[in-house]
Amino acid sequence: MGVVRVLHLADLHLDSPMRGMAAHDGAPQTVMSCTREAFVNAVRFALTEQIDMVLIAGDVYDSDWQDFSTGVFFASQLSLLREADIPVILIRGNHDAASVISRDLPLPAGTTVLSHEQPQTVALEDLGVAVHGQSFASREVRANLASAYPPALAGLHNIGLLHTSLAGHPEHDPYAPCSPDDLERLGYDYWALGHIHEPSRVAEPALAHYAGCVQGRSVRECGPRGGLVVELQPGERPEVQPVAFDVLRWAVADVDCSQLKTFEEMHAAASHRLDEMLASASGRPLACRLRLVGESELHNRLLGEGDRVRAELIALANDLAPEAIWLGAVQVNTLPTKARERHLDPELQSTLEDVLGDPQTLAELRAMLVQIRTRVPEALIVKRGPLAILDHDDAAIARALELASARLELALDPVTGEAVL
Ligand SMILES: [Mn+2]
Repeated sequence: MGVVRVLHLADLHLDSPMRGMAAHDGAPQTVMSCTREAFVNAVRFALTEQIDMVLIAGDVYDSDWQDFSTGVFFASQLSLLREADIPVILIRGNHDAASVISRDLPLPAGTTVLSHEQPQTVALEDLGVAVHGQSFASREVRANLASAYPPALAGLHNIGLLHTSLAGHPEHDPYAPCSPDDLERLGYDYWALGHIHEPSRVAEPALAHYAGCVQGRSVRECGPRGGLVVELQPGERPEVQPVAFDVLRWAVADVDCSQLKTFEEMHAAASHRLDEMLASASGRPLACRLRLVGESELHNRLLGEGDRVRAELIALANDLAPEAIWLGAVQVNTLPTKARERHLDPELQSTLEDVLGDPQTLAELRAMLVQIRTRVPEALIVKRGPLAILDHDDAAIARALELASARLELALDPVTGEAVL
């Protein structure tokens, strides 16, 4: 049993529709094909680095195929690995569970899709590796799959392949739940996990990693994405190294406006942040979002002239790196400075201050709005509409009120209290 190098991938989400991107003019060309291109990078890496085995921990596909081209693409990449005698073992996750994918294509020899009916073990004697895993039969697997996995086989490197949320994750559905102890108990050398798209090390004392998605697909999936090279050595803990395969990098950056006095200064600060993000993307096209933050003298102007601010920053980004940067959104999240003079009607002002200064009043306001929402017919509630604020915490509601008061100030004449717009 010598040294074995495994490429651990997960969550390819091939041909994911990248919702919301296609609607934007100027979105990078590579957006629609980036999940495929990232997987091509992973396969090319396995070939040039002479990786011994490739594991994929679920969600190869984003959903049922639109047509057969998704399957043909995936199979053709696996054929390159087959030609180089690199075995591939994969499981299905919630997005490509057996019951979700209705179309089918035979995969090349050398690729094994583990059973969705019970845990399956593939022992590759020549490599000295045993891989244990089970595919998702349906989208919602609530059972603890790991609890039925077999114990480690003696004399081999043992790897567990599992699509799981472990004990739970705020942004992911609770599928195939299990505890770090469940993993540790089986005595495997490494757990190759999928489902959580953020690459991360988990589950001490067992050695378990999420590879993360191979390509970020939205501003919620920022930073480098790719896979993990796991080096197994007899009698030692495996070494795990991340490798980036993404072809488009997502990023969000805050621009602190608290010390800024003019729009020119704000442009310079934004330009500096964009430069930093470009540098961190190592030559890849960048899809990004800027958030203007801080207590700022510019606050009212930034809010009042939001459309112009956005357009100027998009033009600035385009000029900074033509074709290489896509500024998808600019959020004005600044706050008014505390010291400034207020121009609101005193009664309205004191009502707002009452609510903002007293958690009890804020909680009562929330309760009242929740009451109102229960009386609105379901069909009239707009997803992400104004009432969606109720799903957030009190701090978010307080912030929304701050913003509302700033907008009121812009919209009302300070002397007469009449609308000026
Ligand atoms: Mn996934």
